[in-house]
This record gives sequence, C-alpha cells and structure tokens, in this order.
Amino acid sequence: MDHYDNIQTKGSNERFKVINYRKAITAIRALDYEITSEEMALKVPRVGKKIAQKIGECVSLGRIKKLDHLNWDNERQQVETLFKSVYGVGSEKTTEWYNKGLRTLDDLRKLPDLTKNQISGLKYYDDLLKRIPRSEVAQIGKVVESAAKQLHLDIESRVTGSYRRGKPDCGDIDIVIARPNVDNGDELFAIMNHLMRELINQGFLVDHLSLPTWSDDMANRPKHFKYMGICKLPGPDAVHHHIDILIVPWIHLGAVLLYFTGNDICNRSMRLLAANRGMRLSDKGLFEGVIRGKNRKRVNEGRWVAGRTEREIFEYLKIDYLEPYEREC
Ligand code: TTP
Ligand code: MG
Repeated sequence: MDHYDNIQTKGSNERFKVINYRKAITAIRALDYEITSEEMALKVPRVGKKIAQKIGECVSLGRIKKLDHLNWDNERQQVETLFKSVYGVGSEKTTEWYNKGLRTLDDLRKLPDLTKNQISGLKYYDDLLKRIPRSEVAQIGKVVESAAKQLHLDIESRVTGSYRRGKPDCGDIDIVIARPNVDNGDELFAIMNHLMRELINQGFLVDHLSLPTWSDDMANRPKHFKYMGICKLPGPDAVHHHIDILIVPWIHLGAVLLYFTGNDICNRSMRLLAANRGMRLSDKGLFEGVIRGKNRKRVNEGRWVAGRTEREIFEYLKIDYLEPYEREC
C-alpha cells in the first residue's frame, strides 16, 4: 500500500489500489485469528486474489516478490516512508530530505528549519505510533467530558472515530462536543477556550498541533472549532497520544458525528450516494437542490435539509440506518 501510495496520482489506477489495500487491511485487522496461507487470505472479505497472493508470499517467503522486481529505489522508498510517518511531514519534504542525504529520524532532528508540528511529531514519535487500547480511549474521553461539563452540565461530549465503530484499539482520539440548542460561534468558542485552559492546567494537553481560530464574523454564525494536540493521562508511564477535539453547533451534530465516526471509505460512499441523488453531504449536513455542471462540479451550495441527527440523514437519503459498528466499508 505504501508503494502505491507513493506513486499514486489523482484518479490513477494506483489510487484505487491504495483503497483496495486499505479495505483489505481493515478487514484483516478485524480478524481474531492468524492467516497462514494464501487460501485462508482469499476467504477474508475484501481480500482479492492479488492481495491474497502477496499475503501467501509473506507467509511462505517472508517477503513480497513484486517489491524485489519493481524498478524503484528500495532505500529511497523505505526512508521516505519512514519520514512520512512523522506527524506534519508531507511527500515533498521527504523527497527533499532524501535528496539532501538524510536517512534517519536523528538526521531530521538536527534540521534547523523544522516546523513546530514536525518538532512535536519527532519528539513524540514512538508514542504516537502506538495503538491506543480501547479502555484508555474511554478514560481519555471521560477526562475531556468532565472538563467540558464543568462549564455547562448539559454539554455533550462523544468519542467518535474508530472507537465509536467499536475497534479494540485506536490510532488517535477523536472527540466531538456540542451543547443542546447552541449554534453560535461565540458560545462555542467560549466552550473551546474553557476546555483548552482546563485541560492544559490539568497537564492533560501537553502540546498543540493546531489551534482553533477566531474572527469576529463568526460570533452569530454556526461555526466548527477544531483543536488538535497531544494529550496524556496522569502518571509517569503514560503514553502521549494525538487527540482531536471538535466543538460544533448543535444543529450540525449529526452530520459531524457521521463524518468523524467514519470510516473514511464509508464517508466517501455516502457522499457519492448523496451526489447521485442530487444532494450533497458534508460535516455540516445534507443539502438538496444541488446543481452540478461540467465534471460534476457543483455550481451552488444547495439547501440544508438534515444534519441535527445521524438518523435524519439516513432517512433523507432513503437508506437503512447503519449502527456505528456497521460503518466499516
Ligand atoms: P481518523 O482518526 O484518521 O480515523 P479513525 O478514527 O477511523 O481511525 P484511527 O484508529 O486510525 O484513528 O479520522 C476520524 C474519522 O474522520 C474517520 O473515521 C473518517 C473521517 N475522515 C475522513 O472521512 N477522511 C479523512 O481523510 C480523514 C483523515 C478522516
Ligand atoms: Mg481516529
């Protein structure tokens, strides 16, 4: 998947291969047994013939033959994949750094012009790679929820992402917060400010990757605020994790929960379905009366018709409701 990911371009065949690998990886991760042959791999849903064959090679040879024959620079590939696994590092930088002769994370650590996010990505590199056990995600969710409820008891805080889909472990923590009947930017921003201050004071938020921004024209409008940072539970052995906290208008809560619960392939399918019905689905809601011109490019915003709850979005799209654990596409 990394190989195809590195060489893919928009709309290319490789792009679809990446998606197929992602689907297969998700399906395999959900298994509670080990795959020990190509035949076994082939029986797993979403694992096609070619991927099964490669799994067979991994099992019997310990490597994938195609990678030996590919006409690419193996070292470059490995180093660039390593660099790209650092938070805040994109493909352009990885190539530039490789060309400059950098090969290890310690080489990167010496660079004078790293961005703030790259510095954090390197500082917490080992911790951020670790999957987070479900129980710890739940604990972290409680910390955030209690801090939010200090301000208003009726605030709702929900852990979304892979946790809400029922995964046994997660890559990061995705939290969505809203308050009944509160849609305006100024009130939502006040909740965000309180939450950040409280969680920093507690020593829970230890580093910020992206802070929500404010402009005065947001005051009376529904507005989404997103915080991205690094958190940790108390204790000397606590592991640092990536956390995203979103504070959103009550009116958009369903659409946001739907988006941030994912998975991303499921989101993509639902958006496509909406588009095929002359509608548009975003993290703000479902819009109808959407007109698309050349190359399906949208020419208007459309009229907001659903998004307060997830169920109303499914109903409006005329599809059966999917429980979060069923949204594994
Ligand atoms: P992630 O936290 O990236 O994904 P995840 O929670 O499903 O998995 P992980 O355990 O690795 O954290 O994003 C949260 C949700 O946001 C994801 O499930 C769907 C949505 N999303 C997209 O639809 N497209 C994207 O490109 C990304 C990054 C997220
Ligand atoms: Mg996640």
